[in-house]
Amino acid sequence: MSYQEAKERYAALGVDTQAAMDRLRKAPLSLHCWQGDDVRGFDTDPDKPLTGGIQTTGNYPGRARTPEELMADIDEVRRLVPGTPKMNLHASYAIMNEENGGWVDRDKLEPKHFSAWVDFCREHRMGCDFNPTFFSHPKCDPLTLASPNKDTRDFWIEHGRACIRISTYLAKELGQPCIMNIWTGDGFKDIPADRKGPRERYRESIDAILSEEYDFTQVKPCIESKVFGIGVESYTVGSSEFALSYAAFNKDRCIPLMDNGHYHPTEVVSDKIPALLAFFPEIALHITRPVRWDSDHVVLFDDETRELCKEIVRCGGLEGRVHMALDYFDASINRISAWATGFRNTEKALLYALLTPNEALKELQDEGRFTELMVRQEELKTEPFGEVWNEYCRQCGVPEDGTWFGEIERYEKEVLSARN
Ligand code: RNT
Ligand code: ZN
Repeated sequence: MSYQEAKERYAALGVDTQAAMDRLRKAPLSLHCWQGDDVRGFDTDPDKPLTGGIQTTGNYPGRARTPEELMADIDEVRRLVPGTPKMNLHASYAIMNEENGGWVDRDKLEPKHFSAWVDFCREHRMGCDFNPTFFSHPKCDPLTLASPNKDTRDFWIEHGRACIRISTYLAKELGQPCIMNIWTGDGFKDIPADRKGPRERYRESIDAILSEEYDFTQVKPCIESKVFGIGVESYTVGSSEFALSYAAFNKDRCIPLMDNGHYHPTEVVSDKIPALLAFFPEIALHITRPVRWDSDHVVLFDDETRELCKEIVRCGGLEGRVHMALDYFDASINRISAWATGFRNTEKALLYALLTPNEALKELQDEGRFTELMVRQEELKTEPFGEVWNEYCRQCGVPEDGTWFGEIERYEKEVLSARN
């Protein structure tokens, strides 16, 4: 079947395929820099362990070791993914060298440490999101913003405030709002004796960070919740109730962020999106794939990713209400392929959602015609979606399915294999 025929089939269902592709092409999707080097960053010893309850597994050769290598790899990913990628950096990816004054600790970071990233984003017409890095650092005691030690908290508050200033700089330089996500792995392995204290301290620390001045239309701090992490199985300070309550009581200065790896296995973020959008004007997402736990596997074109994307589309998420970011890190396979596969699958699921006759289906629901609703929804699954997807890739000037793996192999052979 040709794209033309597919277009006509969708038109018969009341779906305009070109309008769907145009809508998707305008929506930014944040590409996380940390898939390229297994979340190591450049500001501390790259061989230090990853802390904060997150973990990469695998030792596939070719990880990026320098800013130049990471940028080259991101460049390569960009050639393979359709849509509008936006960069997503962690503070630990600061570029510190002799020209800009050498190494500083995280509480002293400045916009200048990200100017090379700004040049990179500008060259590729990308906006940039940002994240303070509250993990993998000697000043985790092991807690950060919720620590009982004032010195520790103050250090991390200063880090958070520095990150707001950097986010303001990124938004200004690149002319796009910067989503700045606050996540800490603060928590306990075993049953705590005080659950309220750390949460009160966390709340006060976030208050202190957000007291730094910023324009909320340009810098959007997020609070990301979590259920548990490796080594912090019994208690997480920034639980779902904590993060949502914080965001709800501070609606004028931050937004909630849901990571779909951060819930119990039968909970689904697809259902939480419309629940939050009934109250919050904007929310943010980390899109990942949890396999039994927050394992951060590469995003697939699977049932829950499709359902998640349907809710984003139906709730006006593409028009600014939902800020979408990828968040996974697989070190067991080719990292460029991991990046590109997850990005392409998220775009694919969004396009699939845009090709769903959502209005007509909603009408069936509202009229109580549930038998027909089921039949129609099932039949949609075998419509010629792949033809439209390939057309979208063509229009975006990137390879269609079935044609890009050779490029992964070439890059691995010519670039990645030289790194070991
Ligand atoms: C960890 C959180 C967090 C991190 C990144 C690196 O469980 O999902 O968002 O993955 O900040
Ligand atoms: Zn996350």
